[in-house]
Amino acid sequence: MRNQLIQSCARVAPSPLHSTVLCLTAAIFAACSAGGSDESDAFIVRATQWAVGGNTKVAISGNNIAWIADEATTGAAGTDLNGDGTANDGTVVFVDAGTRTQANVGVAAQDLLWIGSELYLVVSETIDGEDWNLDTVLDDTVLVHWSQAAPTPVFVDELDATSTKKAVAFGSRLVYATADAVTGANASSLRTIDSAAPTTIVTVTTTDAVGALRPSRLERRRGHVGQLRAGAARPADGCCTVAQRRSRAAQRDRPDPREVRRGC
Ligand SMILES: [Ca+2]
Ligand SMILES: [Ca+2]
Ligand SMILES: [Ca+2]
Repeated sequence: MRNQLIQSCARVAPSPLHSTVLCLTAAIFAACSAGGSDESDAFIVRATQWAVGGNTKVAISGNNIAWIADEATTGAAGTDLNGDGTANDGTVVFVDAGTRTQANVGVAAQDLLWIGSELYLVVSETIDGEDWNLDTVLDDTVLVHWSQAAPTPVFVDELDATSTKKAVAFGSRLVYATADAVTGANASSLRTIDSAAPTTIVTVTTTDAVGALRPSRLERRRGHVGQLRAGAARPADGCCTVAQRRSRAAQRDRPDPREVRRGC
């Protein structure tokens, strides 16, 4: 199902798509209503020029709204928004709900995250058709920065393609795992960027005196953003240490208590 963004403010039964539409409508109204009261139940509906898919990701930070527009259903015959010659991408676009400014960021992305007013995109070079890290091949997954104040998208870093979650927002920081090789004591592949310096990469160090660590899982949960494990190839059972592997092996060797009760 394809819809123009902010199609209607009619009261509807909750669904992922409708929740998104209502959220955006309310956000825009809060900034655009002439009377300036956020307590009114009236809505001002404003459409954008880009179509979206029913499951598109929308990222909101204050008045900043960014989402992945659908090229194929934007315009009568589709619209190539990222300039790669094809009109079949999901390309990032932007609206400032305060000024009603609309902008085509012009980069096809798989994910997008706001850190304050700084927008970060997870980009597949293959899909976007751009060699962002200038290694002459279009096979990398990269982090790209954009903001309304600095509207030319810029390459930040190459992302760890093996990580299911490529980046997470954590307070004023973006956290991600770099694809760069990491070695040595206290090293890790974890990187952070603070919104105060939106393209400055900060390396996360560890207390591990043996070897470099990299995240086995990158997510925001209960005040933590990742679990680090040794940089060597992960064993098939997912353990990190010899002691953990022995513990899991012992657990596997124990008889199933349900089977014991049944006398098997
Ligand atoms: Ca395109
Ligand atoms: Ca493409
Ligand atoms: Ca490349």
